[in-house]
Amino acid sequence: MASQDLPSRKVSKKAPAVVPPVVSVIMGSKSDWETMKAASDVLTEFGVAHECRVISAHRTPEVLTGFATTAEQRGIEVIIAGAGGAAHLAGVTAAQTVIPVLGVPIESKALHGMDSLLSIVQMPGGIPVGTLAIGTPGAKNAALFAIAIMAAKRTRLRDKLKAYREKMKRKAAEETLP
Ligand code: RP5
Repeated sequence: MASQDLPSRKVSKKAPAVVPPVVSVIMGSKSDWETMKAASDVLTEFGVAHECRVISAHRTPEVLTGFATTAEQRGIEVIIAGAGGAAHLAGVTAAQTVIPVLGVPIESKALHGMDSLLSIVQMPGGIPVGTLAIGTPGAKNAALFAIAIMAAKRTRLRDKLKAYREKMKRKAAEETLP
């Protein structure tokens, strides 16, 4: 078909706009995804652009350094790091960026996440990691905490967070016992 025969209606060839992530959800292993998916789900529910990646402090230390040292220039505002066992991912990440890092202790088989919890929470003074609960509740709360941090300067996000709390309040108030 000659170009003059083309219909006058313009067909946009542009790919759909990709929103750059503002939150990074990282985890030490694919096996952590079962837990960390809860953080991603909450961020999706709130419409927060985020990325999820497996990065290990001990298996891929160079990748972690690359990630942590470039996160700021990529526009990342909060990092959520889930790891289990001798869980150094959150601390090593926090050591290499001033972006707030929230740690999620994964429930390990051997010690049920107590090892992960203590590894993440017991940061020596100077490099903070905000540590959440062990397992899925921690992953969920890490996302809500990230949202609360970002909501400080985003009115619509703050309103969504208030509506989320209201919904929880109504549900609890309407609870009936068998
Ligand atoms: C940590 O080791 C990960 O965060 C994971 O929780 C744990 C076990 O990893 P896999 O052996 O399941 O890969 O680095």
